[in-house]
Amino acid sequence: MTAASTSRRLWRHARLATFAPGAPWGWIDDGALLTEGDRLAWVGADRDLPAATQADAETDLQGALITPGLVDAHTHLVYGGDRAGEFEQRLQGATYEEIARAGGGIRSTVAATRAASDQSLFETAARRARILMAEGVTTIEVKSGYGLAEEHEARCLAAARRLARELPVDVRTTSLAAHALPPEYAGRPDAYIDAAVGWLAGQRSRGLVDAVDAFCDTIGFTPAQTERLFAEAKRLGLPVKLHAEQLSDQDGAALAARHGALSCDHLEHLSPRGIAAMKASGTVAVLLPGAFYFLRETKLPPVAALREAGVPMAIATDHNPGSSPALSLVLMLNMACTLLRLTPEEAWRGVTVHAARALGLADRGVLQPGHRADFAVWDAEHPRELAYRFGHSPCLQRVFAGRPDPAR
Ligand code: DI6
Ligand code: FE
Repeated sequence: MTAASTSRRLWRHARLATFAPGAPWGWIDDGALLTEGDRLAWVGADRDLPAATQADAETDLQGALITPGLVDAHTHLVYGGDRAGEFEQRLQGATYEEIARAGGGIRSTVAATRAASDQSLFETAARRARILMAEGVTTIEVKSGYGLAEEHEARCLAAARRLARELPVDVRTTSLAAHALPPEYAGRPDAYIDAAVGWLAGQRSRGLVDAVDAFCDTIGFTPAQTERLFAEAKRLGLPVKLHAEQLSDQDGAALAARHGALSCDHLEHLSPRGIAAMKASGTVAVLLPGAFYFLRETKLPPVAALREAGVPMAIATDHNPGSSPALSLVLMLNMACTLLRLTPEEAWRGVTVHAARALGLADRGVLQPGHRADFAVWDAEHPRELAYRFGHSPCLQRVFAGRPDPAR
């Protein structure tokens, strides 16, 4: 073990939102936190810190706020190009169909992704990841889904893996070959799904994939096609998640729940049946206020019913060039409250403990001994301030695996 991995750092006199069970927010007024290597060794009230505590470094935070490192549980961070021109065209009156016929929309992103070099896919994704990280994000889920061919899907997943090797952030990768139908399979969605099913084993054996996702909707893939992909995921021991009930109710959430899905995401059109199925399987509802906002949706996900059923809710950016070019998970806290009517504490649990659960990760999202030492220090007195304000995210310091980022 290297010296760095066993170094002990003590952080004192912080306001702590631990999200541990018990008090609301897991709140500790004058708290302390000891890291040992990449883990939390001690978390509690400053006055309870054992007198014999030794550390290699000690910081007095003078009342600054500490929260767990944020987890962005749903992004499409790897792609070529952008769609700002399309955004402008639409505001000048062009319809989505006209843009699509002219080669725009998701197909333009697929073309730009295929044309991009490995290095440029990595660099553009790294730039986006750093923006998320500057606001306290320490774990990012990254989906493929703009390659839509075996080689290009693999290149996108490999770029996501490289992020975790080269940046101080943890990355979970998700194979989303069933995102859209690529042009070479026009009119042959079943043949495309057969192909995508065939790519999974190779992605798995190359260590490129942690989970499998699909877009189950009228403009995506059918429940039967989704089911075939999930059967292969199960055979390979990969957990599944689903873009479900975003634009219509396909009963996708219940399908995913039958497969023990980690999460169902979007969920604007989720039915009571879907909620019951998710509750029974312990599936997390990942709500995506950025896409809701940018697509100017009017149908809200059934937040009150999810709350009543006790289905855990997570919040993510859904960063992608088409429906959510958002790069601020802190802004999503505000949107989750103003647009979706979550409470500030629900929104915060949605980017910490419940987001970790949506990725099947039990070692983060709560500040408690034994968990990863991933946390963020904020210039705020209480996390509710960060859900309240928008356009300003006062992250003073990010600590990843026990190591503080260099001062900015
Ligand atoms: N749902 C979405 O909102 C995005 N993908 C998905 O499954 C849209 C992706 C794009 O337009 O590029
Ligand atoms: Fe998405």
